[in-house]
Amino acid sequence: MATLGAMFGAEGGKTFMGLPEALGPADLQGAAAVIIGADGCTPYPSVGFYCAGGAAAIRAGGAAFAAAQGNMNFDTGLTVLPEGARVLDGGDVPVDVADPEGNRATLRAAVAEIVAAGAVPVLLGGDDSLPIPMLQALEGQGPLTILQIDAHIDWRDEVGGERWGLSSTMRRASEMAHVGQIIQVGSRGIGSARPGDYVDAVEAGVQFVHARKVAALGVAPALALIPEGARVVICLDVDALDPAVMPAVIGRTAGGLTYWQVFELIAGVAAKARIAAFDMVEFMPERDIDGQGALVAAQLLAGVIGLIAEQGGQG
Ligand SMILES: [Mn+2]
Repeated sequence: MATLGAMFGAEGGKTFMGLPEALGPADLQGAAAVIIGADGCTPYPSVGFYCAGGAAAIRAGGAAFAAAQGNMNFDTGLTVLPEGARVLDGGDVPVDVADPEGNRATLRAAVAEIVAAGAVPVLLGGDDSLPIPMLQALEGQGPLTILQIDAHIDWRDEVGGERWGLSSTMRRASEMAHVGQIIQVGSRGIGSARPGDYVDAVEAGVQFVHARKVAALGVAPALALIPEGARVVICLDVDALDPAVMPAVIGRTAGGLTYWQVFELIAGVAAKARIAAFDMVEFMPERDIDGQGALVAAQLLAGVIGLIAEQGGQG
């Protein structure tokens, strides 16, 4: 059973919602979106690939939707997938906890393959170091706007000498020539950010909408920052969601976004701009409770691919 992941040596597996597998580059033609997963990318030695199996857990969370692809999805107001829409699951790309540089190259190659076919990459983690090579592979698709939805700002320059890890994602993004505006929504609590990191982000032009403001005013202030017609990469760390709905994270923090706030951010982008790429990271299966977080992630993902399919891919 070949998959896009198998092009890089992965084993085949069950696809999200029973979507067709991506068998290789030829199959990608005409695809609006292609899902790929990975256990991690650039780990910190202290934690390793602590979100390994996240993509598989989210796929399992969506198993119940497999028979429902023609049904209404009332979250999007559309059928689960528009008639004739081609959305594929490329499986997991193989990664090695001891070879972060190789992992980044593998991820860049897989995402570049998807983008070259005109499809939107939908990356499932795995930890928050995964979006860095995804964003690198979108060079040539710019200028891109990033909407990061996350409890953390991820602006550390390095952690223990590692510059490509999960706490540096948005700082590395800001250094990419094809990345324009960065909007970061959902920061809260006491995270990894040092005051100097936050000052650097603000001085680099990042527009922050902290979780407290979302709680007070809803998502409209954040959506107002998205330029009409922009090409937007949505980077969703599932810890943006309140732990009451999303327990499957390494550090549960009170005061997170609701399901609807996260969904409205994504749907709001789709309504006024184009989704150029999407990632959903930091799902930690060992921390889930009775599969609840996986179900929430799968419902969100089903909506995301429906919205991307409606937009018709990269366009
Ligand atoms: Mn986070």
